[in-house]
Amino acid sequence: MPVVSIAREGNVAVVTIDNPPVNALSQAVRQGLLDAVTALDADPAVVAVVLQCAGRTFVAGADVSEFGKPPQEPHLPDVVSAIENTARPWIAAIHGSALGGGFELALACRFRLALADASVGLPEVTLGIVPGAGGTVRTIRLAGVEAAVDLVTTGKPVRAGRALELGLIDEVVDADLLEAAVALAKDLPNRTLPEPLPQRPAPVADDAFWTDAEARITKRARGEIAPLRALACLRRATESDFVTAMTFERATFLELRAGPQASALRHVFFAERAAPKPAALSGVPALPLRTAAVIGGGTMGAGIAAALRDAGLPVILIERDEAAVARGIANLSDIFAGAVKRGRLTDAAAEARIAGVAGSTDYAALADVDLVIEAVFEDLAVKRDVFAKLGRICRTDAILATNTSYLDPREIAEGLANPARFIGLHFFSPANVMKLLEIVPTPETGDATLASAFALARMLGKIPVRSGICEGFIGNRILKRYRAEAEALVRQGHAIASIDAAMRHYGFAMGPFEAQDLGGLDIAFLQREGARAAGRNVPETLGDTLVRAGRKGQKSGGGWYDYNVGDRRPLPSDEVARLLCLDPATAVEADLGSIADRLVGAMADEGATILSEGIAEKSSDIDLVEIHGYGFPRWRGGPMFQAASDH
Ligand code: 3H9
Repeated sequence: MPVVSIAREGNVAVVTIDNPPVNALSQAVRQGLLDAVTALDADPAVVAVVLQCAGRTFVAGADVSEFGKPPQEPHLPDVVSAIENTARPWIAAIHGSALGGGFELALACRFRLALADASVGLPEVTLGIVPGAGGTVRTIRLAGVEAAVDLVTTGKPVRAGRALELGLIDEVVDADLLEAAVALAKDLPNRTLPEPLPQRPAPVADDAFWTDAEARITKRARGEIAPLRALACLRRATESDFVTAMTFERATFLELRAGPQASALRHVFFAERAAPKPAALSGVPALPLRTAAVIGGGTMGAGIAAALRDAGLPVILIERDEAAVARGIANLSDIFAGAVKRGRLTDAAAEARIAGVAGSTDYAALADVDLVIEAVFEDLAVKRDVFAKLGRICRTDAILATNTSYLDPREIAEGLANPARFIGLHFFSPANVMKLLEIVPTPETGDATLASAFALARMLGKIPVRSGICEGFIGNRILKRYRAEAEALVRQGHAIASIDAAMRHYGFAMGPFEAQDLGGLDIAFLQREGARAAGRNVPETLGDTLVRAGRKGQKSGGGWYDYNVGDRRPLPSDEVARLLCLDPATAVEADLGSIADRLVGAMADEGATILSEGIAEKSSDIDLVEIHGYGFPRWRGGPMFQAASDH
């Protein structure tokens, strides 16, 4: 079966792209489209052409797997231009997503029809590139400057309804898409054809608009270059003629495509798609997950419950007494109220989310749930007690999960009847927002349980990473090493503020010390103290010294830094210098890049050990943990990717 085929509906030709899974524009598809243009232009019986796709979506874009290789002819801009200049008008019939090169293809058509649940967009910046086949130059002519800047520099797709409002498509179709497109094609002789986009004038914007947009995007991008380069393409589209703007866009695309940020972002793109499919699980069916329960309504428990509700699962929230149940429900209400405030949920949707939560103090309510996630205090005896109750009450096929971040899941599961259904599900706070889910099976966890954990991640829109059992699993183990290395730098005379600045400059939102001040130094301190009390040899950290002096972070008025009341800006602290015997006057001079390299190198080194121990299955999983759980800049690809690129 050819990837591009032509059929007839009377005097209308229907061109179908069939290149599973997402109709990406491989060389064969580009050639097939060009051949179709030539063949149909030569056929006097054809009055118009409908372009549609087989399978689950319209064209999802250029074939990302071709990006690492030399470009092969025909190039997409030539295909797009051939369709735009054809003797017959083409109509795009969009279902699923028309993204990147797929949307550029649709922009070459005279009309664009889309199903109501379809979306269109230019996500190129998320791959470290800009549109390379006229996306910026044509979109700005249809949607205007502001909307085009928003679409192209964020890369976020829009639904058909919004696309219609923006002028990106011509019609939203509720009925049969192909039928509607063919009907429009047949009706074309009665309509005035819209002018092809190259002949339309580009809108303009003043200098102030561009300066303001540049400032906004620079702040948001934190070192990522593609959004700014996309902005430059859009500006050029308003200031030059069509052909000059196209040449500028193409040159930018080719330059970025060959660069390190695009390479890193492609690595992440494929890593994210590989993570949910561990080889060992292929073919193992997941158990149905229709109802869930969360034990513990604190910050973590409420966040997990919110994530489950967002995925549409009814949730039972168990707490030890009525007051705690009420606090748990209040925590959940706060989460949904926050989503309403940020415009992510309507009032009605937030109410429905809460209505689907049943608070209870009685474990008997869990007799028929499919999944229970425990998120109580990090104490082995408390957790074991919870699972003993769950083991007695829940169905034998219910999945029982612990959200522990530091305890050994094998010890938590000890004594549980049918341990095959037990698993660790390590969420990151806030659990309804953070994308990472570490999935931690014990040696006794059954394949069906593991497969269900991956299925749950998909339902919740999380990035699942399987982790073996060790202290801190993958993420917190690397975090510990990262913090230790940052402390080593302080001991060697580097200024605390320089280390934080280096990591911000690298692309993190915060440096290691600012992050500890925000989250609180006491949690890790208590954990170390617990280990010391259990007789383990845990060396005293600088953070311990600060906590012992009452400096627990922002919540106690200061940690690694001082803070003025009501102000989160970190101020260098004389008290910290005194407590840690630091002399700011003799601080080591080092460039920010070498500080960051050393800290990222330590993360990669720990990652390599984790990999060699079999705790992580693949190096790209470690990168995903850092990106989705710890704020590692996505456009740097993760510590393992960085280490591999350095050699
Ligand atoms: C571009 O277009 C540049 C142009 O401007 C310029 C050109 C000159 N290529 O995500 P899923 C694979 S840049 C190759 O799980 P979903 C994916 O790896 C491109 N492969 O599906 C996976 O393979 P496997 C701009 C691709 O239903 C399978 O398809 N476009 C591509 O959850 C299923 O993927 C984008 O950035 C691709 N472009 O979501 C769109 N896309 O099964 C990227 C997917 O072997 N794609 N694959 O693991 C998406 O956003 C989603 O795939 C989509 C479907 C929403 C379409």
